[in-house]
Amino acid sequence: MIWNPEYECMDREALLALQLRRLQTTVAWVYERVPYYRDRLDVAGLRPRDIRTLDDLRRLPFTDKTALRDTYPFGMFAVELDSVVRIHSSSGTTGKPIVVGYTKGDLSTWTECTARVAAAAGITSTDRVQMAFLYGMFTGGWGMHYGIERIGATVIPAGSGNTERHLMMMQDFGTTALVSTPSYALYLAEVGEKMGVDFSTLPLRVGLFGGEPSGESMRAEIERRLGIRATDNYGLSEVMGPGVSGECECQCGLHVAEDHFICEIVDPVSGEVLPPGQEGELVVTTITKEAFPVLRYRTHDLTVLDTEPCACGRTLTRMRKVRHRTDDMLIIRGVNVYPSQVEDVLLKIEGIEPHYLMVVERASGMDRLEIKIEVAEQIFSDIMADMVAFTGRVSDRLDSVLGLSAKVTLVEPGTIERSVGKARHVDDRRTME
Ligand code: DLL
Repeated sequence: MIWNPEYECMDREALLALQLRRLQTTVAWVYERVPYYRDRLDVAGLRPRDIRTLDDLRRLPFTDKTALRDTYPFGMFAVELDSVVRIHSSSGTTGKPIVVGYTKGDLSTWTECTARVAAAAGITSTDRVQMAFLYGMFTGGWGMHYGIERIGATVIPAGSGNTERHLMMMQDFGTTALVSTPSYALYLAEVGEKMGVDFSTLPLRVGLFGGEPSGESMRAEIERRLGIRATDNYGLSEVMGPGVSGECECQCGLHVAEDHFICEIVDPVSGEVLPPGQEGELVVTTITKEAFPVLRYRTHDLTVLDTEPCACGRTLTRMRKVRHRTDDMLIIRGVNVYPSQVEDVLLKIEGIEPHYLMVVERASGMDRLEIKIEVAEQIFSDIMADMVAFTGRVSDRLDSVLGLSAKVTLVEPGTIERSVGKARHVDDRRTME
């Protein structure tokens, strides 16, 4: 179902005109209200009135995470705190998080955007949707919750963790849809299988997955094990949270809510804007946000934009599934390696569970990569000679895809830490020299 055809199927020219008007308003809004943006525009010799066409967007300076951190907690807010009705923060690993705020109007826009994502994934008012995202400072839980509720579906706000309880509710409540990270969906399948849950007999039919990268093999694995259609949706706290883009039933790219966000693809090194069809870093400008607008935010996520019409009827640009970030690239002995490459290889090998950990160490100035991989019970208990042959085969495949040799260690099922949120695949123990 198309939630808001007026905007989602808008004539491209009208959409671009709308984007320009909204961009002009946003630039004037932040210039007036956020000292950081005013200073940056002044340095660039720009005034809001200089934004006359959409191409003028390129004249604006980029905004990066550092600016958002340095102004902690409320320095980037464009409204008084009195008008802020909700605060969230980014899932930063160390130090202070990035704090973002929403006015009543922002919450309404956010709900609209996540309702679109849910409707595009196939959610209707008759669905029972089980939420396995964290409800807290993370934007995933609350963001998706309100959008799904707006559609009129029944929300089951189970939250993250307690997998057995999730499975119980799923069976007892007749859950038809699951909202989680893709890695948690697999974990749920794993625990359910151990408990003897037969997913094929449950009414569960669709999954809305996001918050972390996942490839097509991972999608196929989730679809097979849970017996559902798995859709991907994308967003980030700095820009809003979930709701920035989501897949429709065609599963061929994530439609961007372009009436609220302008997306550009830039070369991650030079910052030069790249044409549609080329892979690069996604840069997002919000054009309707009141409390926390961002101009040209560097997401570090790598993707490609596709402006070709989609079979679903939406005219909104699609972004390809995000597989990796510029900052999760590991450089090991000079070779660039992404965790997603390892995931793709492993998921194609029979008997391997899609749980792995890449451990990088440096000894005597040499980088060493060890990949710990879980294998299915029957392989693990097989005789030693088979294990050695199996490890050799896995290692050969990884070597040829990664372009470097890695030590492969098979570990018992269930030994790699499971996450109830975003999965962690890398343990980089190298100290800076
Ligand atoms: O993860 C927002 C979100 C929640 C989106 C739930 C979708 C569903 P942050 O915690 O700020 O916000 O993390 C944002 O997560 O820059 C990407 O690197 C990654 N990410 C989010 N969704 C996807 C996705 C939320 N569908 C960061 N595919 C982003 C790949 C994703 N990466």
